[in-house]
Amino acid sequence: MKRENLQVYFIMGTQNITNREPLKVLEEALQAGVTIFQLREKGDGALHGAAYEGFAIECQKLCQKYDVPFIVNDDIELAIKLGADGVHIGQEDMSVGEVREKIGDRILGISVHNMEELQVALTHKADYVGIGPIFATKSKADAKTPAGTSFLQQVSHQYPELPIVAIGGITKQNGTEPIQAGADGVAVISAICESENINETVAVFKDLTN
Ligand code: TZP
Ligand code: MG
Repeated sequence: MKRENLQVYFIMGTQNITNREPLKVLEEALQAGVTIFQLREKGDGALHGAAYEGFAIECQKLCQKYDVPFIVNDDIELAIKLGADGVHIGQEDMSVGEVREKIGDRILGISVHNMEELQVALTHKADYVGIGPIFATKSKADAKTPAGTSFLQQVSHQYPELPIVAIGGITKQNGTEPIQAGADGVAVISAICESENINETVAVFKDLTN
C-alpha cells in the first residue's frame, strides 16, 4: 500500500445509507475517486450471514473494477475467505499480532488513540494507523470523546514514515485541520454517505492533499 491510498478513505456499511442503494453510493464514490474503501457492516440494521457476505462480494467487485483497495473491518475470516486487500481493526478486536499472523502481508490498518497502542501497531508492522475521533461523530455508537489533532500531530512528527489517516466527524469544512496536523488523508462515513453530490464532496477531500 502506498500512503497516497489514504487520501480519501471511504468507509461504509448498508446501515449508513438511507433511501439509496448502497452499491450505487459506493460506485459513485469510486467514480468520484475515493482512494481506498472499507466495508464496515456494523451496528443497528447491519446485514448478517449470507446477505452480508453477498454484499461484501459485490463491494469487492466494484473496488476491483476501479482498482481501489478493498478493506474489511474486523472480520478477518471474511477478509481471508474473499481475498480482500486488507483488514482494519480496532482495539477491541483480536490481538494485533494474531491478526498479522493470519493475514500475512495483506494491508493491516489499526485504530490507535495513544502511544501505547501505537507501539503495538508498529511492532506488528501496521501498514497505516487510523487516528480519531478528531471531531464529534454520529456514525459510531461507542466513539470516544473527540480528541482534536494533537495526538495525530505528535505521531506524524515522531514517525514521519508511518501512513496516518484521520477519522471522525470530518467534513468538507473541517478537513484541512487534520491534514495540516500531518495526516495523509481523511476517512469518512457520513460526509460521503449523506452527500447530495458525492462527486463534488470527494473532489473537495482530494484537494486537501493535492
Ligand atoms: N471510528 C472513529 S470515528 C468513526 C469510526 C469508525 C466514525 C466516522 O464516521 P463519520 O461519519 O465520518 O464521523
Ligand atoms: Mg473493530
